[in-house]
Formats: sequence, structure tokens, C-alpha cells
Amino acid sequence: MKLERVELVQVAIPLVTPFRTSFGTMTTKDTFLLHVVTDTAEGWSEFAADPEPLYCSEFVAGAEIVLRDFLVPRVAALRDLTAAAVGPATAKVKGHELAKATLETAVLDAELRTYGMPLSVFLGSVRDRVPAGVSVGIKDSVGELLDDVERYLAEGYVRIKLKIEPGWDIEPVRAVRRRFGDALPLQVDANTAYGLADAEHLRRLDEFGLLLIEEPLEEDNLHGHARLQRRIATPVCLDESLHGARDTAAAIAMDACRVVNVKPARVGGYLEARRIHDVARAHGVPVWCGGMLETGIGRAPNLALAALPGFTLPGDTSASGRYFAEDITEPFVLEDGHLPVPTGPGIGIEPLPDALRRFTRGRRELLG
Ligand code: OSB
Ligand code: MG
Repeated sequence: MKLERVELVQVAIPLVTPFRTSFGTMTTKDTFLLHVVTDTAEGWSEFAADPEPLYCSEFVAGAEIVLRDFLVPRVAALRDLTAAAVGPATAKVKGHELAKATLETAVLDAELRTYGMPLSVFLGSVRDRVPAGVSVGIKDSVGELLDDVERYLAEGYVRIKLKIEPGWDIEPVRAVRRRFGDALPLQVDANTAYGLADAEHLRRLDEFGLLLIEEPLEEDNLHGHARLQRRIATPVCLDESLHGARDTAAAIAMDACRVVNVKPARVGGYLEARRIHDVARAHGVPVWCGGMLETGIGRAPNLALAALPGFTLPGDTSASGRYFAEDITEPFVLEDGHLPVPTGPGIGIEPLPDALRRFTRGRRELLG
């Protein structure tokens, strides 16, 4: 293929309810879509991070510059463009995995559409639907949290993840266990809110039989996570700390994580995400698909990935209605606690023109 046009579509979509984590509160999905046109097909993708660099170092305005000035020119220069060629062509640009993932995914969508192949088939999926978990934000009270969890369970979600931070950890977990029982698949996510000095405090979570504790310590502290794992029984799962297959292999080797949250955006795209799946599976380490409150454009390819055989734990791939009253694509609807894996060519979905128009805040040509 040859890249002919790259258009950035800035969007802002209100969330149905504010989402609070240890790093901040989100009320709108404020990001951009990338629309690429090649000589054979078109493709879409979504930038996963936020306007502020609070979850990770990347952010919306910065990613636009990185794409415009450093990534798109390198990929536009390729004469035989494929998704697999995007990584090598942009490898000299340090970091910026989320920006790179956006470009690679749009190119991959176009490439697969050229051949009429669904992403799930390309990746090697073994399921046509995937179990859905839900990530529940920090609330003002335990009562409010219990109401939210009850509603999600009534909708059919098969696993609950509670966001935690110092001051909102033991008590909400205890309350959820007491109310919904020990059989409920339950896990927590700290988004780097603790230090190794909190090990004894985090050990108090052991009595609740959690599936895992996600990213308790600093992003750049694999060694600390390994030391923490020696002191707690709850399996440590890494999110922010892992940027590719190599550091995932290192983290597994040093017992810094016993479970892996795979977010394609965080690791540079679906090709690297599949490599991480392969590495973890070879070590018997379960993986699950994380989320970044994506619109349907980001959700569809995550569902394809979550259908690979090593994804043995339910992901944060929730239904569209958990995030948005109206999405920019056809919504993904929960059925019996599961979401369907898209079957159409490429990512299997595209923006609905009318909805996209109403949620669009700006359009910029990055090439063409
Ligand atoms: O740490 O997994 C995270 C949302 C935004 C940024 C980081 C995270 C999250 C979530 C929600 O936990 C996942 C989702 O439902 O998309
Ligand atoms: Mg996380």
C-alpha cells in the first residue's frame, strides 16, 4: 500500500457518569480519531490517552505533534506500506507508544480491509464472544459504590474491578465482598498510587481473595513490584509498567507480575500486543484486555484481541452504554455478560457519519 491521506478528527463525547481514579476524574472522552486513506482502502483508529498526561506521559495535543512531525512523515515515505512496516519505520522515534499504536492500527485496518479479513482472524482469535468485566471508579461513599456494583452485576458483568487509592481500599473491598459474596470475581487497580512502604497495608487485601492487584506501585519500579509480590499473596498485575514484549518478559522473569493487563495502545499496537500475549502464554501467565474508556473505534479491535486463547481472564472491555449515552459507532451491547467479537473486515466498525459530525470538535490534515 501507499499512504495517501491522514486526517485527524478531534472528538469530545460525554461520559454517562464521571470516572474517578487515583490520578484524576474524567467526565468526557476527549481525544482524536485517525482516518487514513491508502491506495487500496481506508482505515480508522482512536488515540487512547487523555488531554492530560496523568495515566501515562502521552497526551492528546502532544500525540498530534508527534504524529504530524515524526511518525506520519516516516510512514508516508514507505513504498510498500504494511502494518508490520510501521513499527520498524518509526522505531528511531523514542517512546510514544500510544501515538504509534494509533497510526499502526489505522494502517492495519486499511490493510485488512484490502483483503476483506477481520482483525480477529488475522490475530488468531478462538472465540466469537468475550466475557465482559467492568472497572468501577472511586466514589464519594461506600453506599454509592455498592449501588453501582449491584447495577453492573444486574446488567450481567461477570467481573468487577474497583479503582483504589490510599484511603479508599480495604473498606470498599470489604463492603463489596460482604454484600456480594466470596464467589464474585473481584480485582483492584491502584494506578501507581502506593509505594513499597505500603506493603504491609496492601497485605491486608489478601484476606479478600482478589483475582489480582493492578499496578500498585510506581510505573518505573519493576523491582519494587517483585519485592511487593514476595510480601503479598494477591497476584500482582502490571499495566502502566509494561511497554512491550521485552519488558513484559523481564517482569515475568523477575516475578514482578503474575498477570498481565494487555492494552494495545500502551505497547505500540496490536502486533506487539499479540507478541505479549504469546510471551505470557508461553510462561503460563494469564492476560486480559484493558481499556481506556474507548469509543467503538477503539473498542472493536480490543474485542478481537481479547478473543485470543491466552486471554483467560475477563477484560475491561465493557459495553458502550457503560461509558456513553451515545457512541460514534453502533454500540456494543452486553448479552449474557459477553460482547460479540466483530466479524467485518479490518476492525469491523466505522464511525456513524451523523454521530461523528455532532461529536467532532476539529479536523486537521496530517498528510494529503
Ligand atoms: O488503569 O485500566 C486503567 C481507564 C482509563 C485509564 C486507565 C485505566 C482505565 C480503566 C477503565 O480502568 C477501563 C475501561 O473501562 O475502559
Ligand atoms: Mg490499570
